[in-house]
Amino acid sequence: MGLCGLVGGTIYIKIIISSNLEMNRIIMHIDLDYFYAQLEELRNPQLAQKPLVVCMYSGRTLDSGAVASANYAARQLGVHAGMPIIYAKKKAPAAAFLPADRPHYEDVSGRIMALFAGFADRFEQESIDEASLDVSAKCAGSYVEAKKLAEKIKWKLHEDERLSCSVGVGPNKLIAKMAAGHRKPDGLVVVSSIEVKDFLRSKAIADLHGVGEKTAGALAQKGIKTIVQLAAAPVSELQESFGEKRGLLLHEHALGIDNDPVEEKAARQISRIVTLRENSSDPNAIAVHCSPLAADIARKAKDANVLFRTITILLVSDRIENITRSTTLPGPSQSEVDISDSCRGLLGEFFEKNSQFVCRRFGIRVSNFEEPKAQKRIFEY
Ligand code: DGT
Ligand code: CA
Ligand code: CA
Repeated sequence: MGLCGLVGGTIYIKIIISSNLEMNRIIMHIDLDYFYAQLEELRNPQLAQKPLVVCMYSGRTLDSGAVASANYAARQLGVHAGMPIIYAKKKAPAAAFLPADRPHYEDVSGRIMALFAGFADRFEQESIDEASLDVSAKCAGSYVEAKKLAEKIKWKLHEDERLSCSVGVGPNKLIAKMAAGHRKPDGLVVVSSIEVKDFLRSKAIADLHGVGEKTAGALAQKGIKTIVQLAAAPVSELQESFGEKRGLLLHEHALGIDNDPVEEKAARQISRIVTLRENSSDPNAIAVHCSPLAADIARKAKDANVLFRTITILLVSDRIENITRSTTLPGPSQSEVDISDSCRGLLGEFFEKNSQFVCRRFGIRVSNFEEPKAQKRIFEY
C-alpha cells in the first residue's frame, strides 16, 4: 500500500509493507480432558471404565460439597462439575466418589505446563489444566504446520503422561479457546482466519467467551439470540447496556476479533525432583538430597526475584504413588537453609507415620510466592 503526502511543498511517497506480508498470528489453546478425573483414572486404572466423580468435600456433613470433575461415564448419567455431591450420588449411585487431591493435580499440571511451554514462542498458563501458546513463528504462520504441531503435542502428552487433551488452533486466543471446546474429549479443531466467520455462525451465543447465563439472558431480552445477531448489533447499544469496555468486547468477540496477547506470566512454583539411586524407606538416606536440591531451588528463586512461603516435599513410591507434604514458613524467604531444614522435618514426620513407604523419587517444591517482581519464566523439573 502506498501513502502519498505533501509536506513543506515536497511530495514524498512512503511505502508501507502490505499487511498480508506479515505473518499470520497463530494461537493454540490446550485444555486437558476431565482433568482431575482423568488423573484419578491413571492412579486407579480399574476405575477407568466406570463412572468416577472427583469431589471437593466441604467437611460440614459427610456428603456436603460439590463435584469438581467427572469422567465421561459419570457425565452420561448427568453428573457435572459444580453439582452438589448429594445430587451426583442420586444420579450415579454406583460411581466411585473420590476426594480431590489438589497437590497431586498441581504436580502433574506443573510438568505438563513445562512440556507445553517448550513447544511455544510464547506461553501462558490459563488455569490448572489450560494454556495458550503463541506458535506464530514456530509454525511460520502456517495452519498446516500448526495442526502438525498440535498432533505432536497431543502425542507427546500421551507418551509422557498417558493423558489426553483437546486442542484448538485459531488466529487469536478467543477462537483457539472456542475451537478447543468444540470437540471434546481428545479433540483437535483448527479454525483458520478465513474460517472464523463460519465457525462463529455454528456456535451458540453462550459459547462466546464473556457471555455467561446472565449476559445471554440480557441479550435475549433485546432480541439478540445468535452470535450473528450480536455482531450486527450497534456497538453503542451494547455499550449502553454493558458498559463501554464490555460492550465493545462483546461486539469484537462476536466478530471473532481478539487482540489479547499470549503473555508470559511469572512462575508460580519452582521445583526439582531426583530419582534415588536405590529405592529407600530411610528418611536420612533420602535427606542427603535436601541440600543440593534446596541450593538449586534457592538459586532459581533468586534469579527469578521471588520469595516463597510454602515448601513441599514430593515423594514418588515404587508403585508410582505420589505423596506431597507441605509446610508454610512464618514469613517470605529465599533461603536455602529454610528449604533444606523444612524438608528434613517433613521427611522425618512422614516416615514416622509411613515407615513402609518405599520411595523411588524425591523432590522439593517452593510456592506461594510473594509479589513476584520479575517476569522471568521458570518451569519446574
Ligand atoms: P473437560 O475440560 O470438560 O474435559 O473437564 P474438566 O474436568 O477438565 O473441567 P475444566 O476444564 O472445566 O476444569 C479443570 C479442572 O478444574 C477440573 O478437572 C476440576 C477443576 N474444576 C472445574 N470446575 C470446578 C468446580 O466447579 N469446582 C471445583 N472445585 N473444581 C472445579
Ligand atoms: Ca479441562
Ligand atoms: Ca479447563
